[in-house]
Amino acid sequence: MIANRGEIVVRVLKTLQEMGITGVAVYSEPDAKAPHVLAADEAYLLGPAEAAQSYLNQDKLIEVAKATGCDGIHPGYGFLSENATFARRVEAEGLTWIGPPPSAIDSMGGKVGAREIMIAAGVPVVPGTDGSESEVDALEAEASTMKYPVLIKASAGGGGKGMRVVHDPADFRNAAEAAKGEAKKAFGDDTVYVEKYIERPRHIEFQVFADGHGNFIHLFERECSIQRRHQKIVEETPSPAVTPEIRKAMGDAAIAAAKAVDYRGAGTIEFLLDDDGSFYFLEMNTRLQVEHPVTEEVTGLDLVRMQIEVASGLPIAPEALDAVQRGHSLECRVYAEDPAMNFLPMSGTVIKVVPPTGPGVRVDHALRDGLEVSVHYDPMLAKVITYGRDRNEAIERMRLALREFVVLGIRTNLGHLQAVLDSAPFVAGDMSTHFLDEHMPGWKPDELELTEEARAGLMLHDLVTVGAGDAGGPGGAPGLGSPWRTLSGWRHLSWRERV
Ligand code: MV4
Repeated sequence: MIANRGEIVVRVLKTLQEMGITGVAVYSEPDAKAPHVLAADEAYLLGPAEAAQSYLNQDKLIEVAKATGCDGIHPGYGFLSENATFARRVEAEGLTWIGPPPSAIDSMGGKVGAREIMIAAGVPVVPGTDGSESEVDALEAEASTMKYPVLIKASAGGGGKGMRVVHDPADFRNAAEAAKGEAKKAFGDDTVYVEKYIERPRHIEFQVFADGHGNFIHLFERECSIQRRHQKIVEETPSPAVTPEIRKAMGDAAIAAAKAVDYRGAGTIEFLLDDDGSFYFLEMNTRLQVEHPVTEEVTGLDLVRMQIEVASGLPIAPEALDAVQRGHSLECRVYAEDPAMNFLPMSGTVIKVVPPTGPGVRVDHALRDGLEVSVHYDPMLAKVITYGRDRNEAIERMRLALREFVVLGIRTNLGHLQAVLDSAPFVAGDMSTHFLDEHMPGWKPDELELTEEARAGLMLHDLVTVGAGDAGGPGGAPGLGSPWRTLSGWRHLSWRERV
């Protein structure tokens, strides 16, 4: 059973079906006709749309898994994938948890605890406080011994929540109070700690794998520096900045990190890479990541198959123990967001979807014509992955794939992704976590100048295809607020008519 929804379920089902293992999907009411349900051998209703009553409903998930005689549960990513309590319940019920030991989830869940473990394991961490003190006065005293700027971070945090950069010691107290308040509100835990702020890092993560037979390996790095509000949008492997020497050192550190928590299964060690080649442990993700396909493309491995084999007690396969990097792979995440409206999450009907195809093009998605996209769940619609002999070929294939990707009826960030792929700093491989702020601040899609004929054609199309009532605009007037994607000049544009 895959305790998740969307593209990752479709992805896991593919491998299960290849392995001759029956795949059980679960769904919430609005997902009753979703592709991940239609793709499964069996599918069971969990409950209403709200995640707490469906994809996070541990009792219901366990009940379905047992009632259907499942051998194990794959959590995907997000939802309960890093919930040690759920992992323990799965194992207590005699089911196989296709993920890391619950103890590893626990020890990597708190950033302060994770830092301590890494320091003990000799893994480089960012210079900072040891987390024993979390009161503002004590923290301020510790920070006064550090070189500013410093970064205040929430121990229970992740993904950038509860972080405050402090450039001037005079601002430390207010920033610490604010970070503690935000952490308390977001995580119910106001523990914060202080690190030296790395000003222009790259986000480099290493895929690690461990089995119960003493094998601890890494499957190389992924560069994930291009993020928008801590949401990754473009990932790639290999990283243009990782030299063989850096790869060796970071790979060794990643394996040491996995050994330090006696890891099992697939995991990711996140690092910050500074421009002088020094690197620092950031956090460990105890799940299979969204961006795992780029690693699959350059190693030729199936990471989901490896997860299932290791969870079944098998050793990591020889071809994985001897994996080598070959070629280059990029991933672009397609989101139901409107870049013209500051990436506002979109809901609506996917009128028509035509994923790109071609040599070196892979699209992981759970889309179909007529699919209702709701704001209940994560807005990621698809991942476009390309493979090339080298970075340029992977980029060329991605540019073509993004041009060809047709998603009608709901606005997406495809135009934004095209702009990233066309930008000189990206092509030069010159990335840091500030990429979008530095190179594309306030980017908006080109608005299409509509001729009268084009406008008439579009409205006619809206009327015919979407129907006056469903145009998505207030009152249903055709064209009012109805998103229309035009491939004029092969660029994804936005068209909006305010009558
Ligand atoms: C940092 C940092 C600079 N210096 N820590 C962002 C969320 C969490 N993963 C940790 N993050 C950062 N920690 C120090 N000492 C910069 C970031 C950061 C970041 C890291 C990776 C990818 C994107 C990022 C975007 C903003 C900040």
